[in-house]
Parts: sequence; C-alpha cells; structure tokens
Amino acid sequence: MDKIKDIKAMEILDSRGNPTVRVHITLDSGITTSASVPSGASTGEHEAVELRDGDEKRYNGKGVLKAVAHVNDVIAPKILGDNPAEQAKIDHKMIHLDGSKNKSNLGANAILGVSMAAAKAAALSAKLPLYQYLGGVGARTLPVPMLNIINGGQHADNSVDLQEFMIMPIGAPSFSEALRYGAETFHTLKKILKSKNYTTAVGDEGGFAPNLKSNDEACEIIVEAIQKAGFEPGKDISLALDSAASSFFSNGSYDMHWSGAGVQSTQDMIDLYQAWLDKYFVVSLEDGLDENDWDGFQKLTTTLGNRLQIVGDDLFVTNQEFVARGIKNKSANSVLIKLNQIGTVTETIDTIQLCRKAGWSFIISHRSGETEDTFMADLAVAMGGGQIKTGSACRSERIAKYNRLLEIEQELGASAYFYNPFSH
Ligand code: 2PG
Ligand code: MG
Repeated sequence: MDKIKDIKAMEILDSRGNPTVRVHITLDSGITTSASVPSGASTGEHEAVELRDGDEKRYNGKGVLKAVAHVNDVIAPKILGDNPAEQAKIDHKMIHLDGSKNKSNLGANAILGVSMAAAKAAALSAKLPLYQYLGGVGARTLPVPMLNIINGGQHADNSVDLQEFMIMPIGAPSFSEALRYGAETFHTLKKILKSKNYTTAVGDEGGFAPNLKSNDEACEIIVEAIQKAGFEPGKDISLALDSAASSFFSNGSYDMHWSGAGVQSTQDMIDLYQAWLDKYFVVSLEDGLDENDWDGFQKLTTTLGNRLQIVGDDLFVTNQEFVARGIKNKSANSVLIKLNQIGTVTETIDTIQLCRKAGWSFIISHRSGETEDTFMADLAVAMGGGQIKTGSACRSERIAKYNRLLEIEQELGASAYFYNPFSH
C-alpha cells in the first residue's frame, strides 16, 4: 500500500492573473503529482470560503499564502502516512480539522488542493487513468460540451446582462465531433461579429464579449452562426444559458441595466425565458433567477421544467443541504457541480449521488478563473453525467479540459459512449 510521504503547497496564478493554490503530493513509491484550485467571479453567497490573505500590498489582497501555509503546516502533518486511496477518510479529516461549516478556517482552496492531489496520486499508484480510478469500469460516457461563446455579466465588460450564452452540440455523434461543431461555430461567429463591426475580443471564459444592442441579439447572432457554420439549430446544436441572475438582482427585481432592458420582475424573467425557448432553441437554463429567489425557482420549474433543463449553480453551490431543499421543493431539475464550491472530492461526489437518486441531471463545471489542471475533465467521465461546461473554443485553460477529453475518447476507443442528454 502506497502512503503519502510529502505534501507541499505553493502559490501560483490562475487564468485571470490572480493567485491560487497548487498542491504537490509525493508517495512512498516515488509517485509525485499536483493539483491546482480554480476560482470563481460570480460566486454564490453560500459557497465554501476561498481564503485570501487580505494583504493589500500583495496582489491587491488576493494572495493565498495563508492557505498555502495551512496546507504545509496544519493539514500535511495530519495526512502524511495516509493511503491516498482513502479519499473519504482524508477529506473528512480535513473537514474536522477546519471545524467550520464553510471551510473558512483553513480555506476551501487549501482543502480542495489536497483533496484533488490525493485522488490523482491514488490513481497513479493504482496505475489507472484518473477517470477510471474515480468512476470504475463503467466510466465510459464522454460529456456533451457546453461552449460559452458569448460572455457577458461579470465575465466581460460589455453591454450584455446575462453571463453566458453557450452552444451544446447535442446532435453530434461523438465528443470529438461535438467539439468540432462547437469550434467551427465559434469561428463563424467571429466572422459575423466582425462583419457587423463588433469587437471580437474575448471574455474570461474565451467567449466573445461584444457590446450588443440587447440580450436577444446574443441569441440571434448565435443561431445565425450555427446556421452559417452548416449546422441545424435545435437538431445539431442547441443553446444553453447561464444568466447568473444574482449578479443583476437588486432590491427584489432583476435590473438589466447594462443592455438597457430595464427592471424586470420574477414573472417577467420567466416570460422572457419562455419566449426564448422555442425562438432560440434553448435546452438548458442556469441560474435564471436570483440565488435566494426560491419561490421564483419553483415557479420557473413548474412553468418550464418539463421542457427545459433548469440548473442551479449559485442556488445550490454543490452543497447537499441546498440540493436536498431544491429536490423537496422542486426548485430545479439539474445541478451545476463545481469542486471548489464545496471544497472536497468526497462531498462533490456525495452531491452527485443525491442528483442521481432524485433523477436530476448534473453538469461538471469549471470556474471563470481556471488553471491548466484537467481534473474536472476526468471527473466528468468518471461520474457519467454526460454534460460538461468548460468555456469556449479558445484560451488554453479551457482547451486543456477539452484536449484531455479528446485523449480519454481516444483511449476508450469503441467503448466510449456519447449521447444527447435531452433525447430520452
Ligand atoms: C458560473 C461560473 C462558471 P464563476 O457562473 O457558472 O462559468 O462562473 O466561476 O465566475 O462563478
Ligand atoms: Mg453559473
């Protein structure tokens, strides 16, 4: 049995140039690996706490030297000598060591770095690819990618209120073909934007960030790009949205001030989504309402839940308690899964388990601040949910995940599954 011999954390930079935590683990056998922690911008109120130094003299207070020290000085001494394959034991040890409800003492960034690195080390020790180690022999489903090709909200400095306009190549025969459909549409969209004199600069997740005249125009222009790229909207490629509505919710209403759409009520928002459903081939809607608008979510799900994947991100923060409440109240029918919202691999898998039990779908997701780490790509295949959200066909921290999925697809060969998650 291989044991953990050494754990060392360091401060690195994420894709936005902000500090984040990387953890290196070495085993007795000499195996060594590392894991890097992502970081969000439109974070949910109830996410596990990402510990920042607050020292304004370094990185505007965003340094993570405290979290690094917590790994090296507090966590490591308690984990050294453990079998890295005992994931739940290691994760629960860290949860207890932290002692808070939201990992605010040691920092979810410290804890998650160790948690992910332990899983990677255990996979190497077992001589298995990470997806197989985490998911077993049944881990053969490649996810349909959600490519975020127009960025707005807090991910871009433009006039679009909604945060993410994504394409889902649901009609593709394989993951690699889906990626091709997505990339070709992305390039066609660039040409269309150029021809309309819009900027083709990209936002944090690699999608274009033009100053469009309205939120509607974002959908219109994407449908046009799908068609001009030679695909059929709704059949080959559908749309998925992440409104990240908490970011424009204030004083009880939805204030779409960037685009000039004005102040909207919960019912207005539901009506808007309903109108968009057929018009723009939308199959999935994430955080369509504010994270505390539980009644609104229930209404949204009652109205559109049989035709639309209603995804909770900020609403559920990958937390079992929140997801259980959502299941009970029928507040959605799908959960966005982000490792760093909850802070350990074990709890992430527990939340996925809850989704499965309820018959809900789940989507493995990146953060807007990412690194070259590809853990989440393996996790997506391991969990078999059939959907991944990891940015546009641009920016290497996004492409790294897609390239990892191409590798997995090749490795699985004819045993790989790929299917339209909305076809049943
Ligand atoms: C989201 C994410 C990822 P952030 O809202 O779904 O796209 O954004 O990481 O900024 O929370
Ligand atoms: Mg979101």
